[in-house]
Amino acid sequence: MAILPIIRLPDPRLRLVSEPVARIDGEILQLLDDMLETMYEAPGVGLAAIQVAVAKRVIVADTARGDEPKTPLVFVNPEIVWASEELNVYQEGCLSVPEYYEDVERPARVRVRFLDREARTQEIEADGLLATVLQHEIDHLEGGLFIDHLSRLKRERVVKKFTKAARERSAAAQVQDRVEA
Ligand code: GNR
Ligand code: NI
Repeated sequence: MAILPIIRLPDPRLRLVSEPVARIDGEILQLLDDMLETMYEAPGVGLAAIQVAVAKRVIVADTARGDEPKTPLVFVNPEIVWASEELNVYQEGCLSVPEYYEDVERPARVRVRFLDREARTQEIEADGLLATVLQHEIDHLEGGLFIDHLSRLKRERVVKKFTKAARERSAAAQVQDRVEA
């Protein structure tokens, strides 16, 4: 098991379209375990592989509350096969856009088809927070981010803020490298 670094906005890898998993082998099982550990440690309620810089169609989720037992869920090659007409608004956040939260409207219920750890095809019908998280994660597999659902003004503002923060971190790292050299 390993905690993997989570990439952040404006890392261009977040915009990649992830590749389907052809075979669930030991490497994929290890990735699923590492992603769960990384999600719990963050902590978050979902994680897509591209957030740990792996462009594969793999997501994990656990929407159990802190006082409830863990319910780790893993989804390989997930697809939304049905979405309700009814919509729901949730305040969303993203581990790749830390400490920024905004309301997003999405279908209230979805049916998702996926492969489990044993490569069996499964379907799950989700509502509430899990429905939102599954849609948020499946967006990541297409290079999407929840900020894409906001107004252009809000999105541009947050991209600018994270671009500036990344620039400042890289400048500080260069100073650090200089004093250590
Ligand atoms: O931890 C997370 N919380 C969250 C809250 C509302 C809607 C979606 C999410 S997913 C997010 C973790 C994450 O970035 N997954 O990609
Ligand atoms: Ni996210």
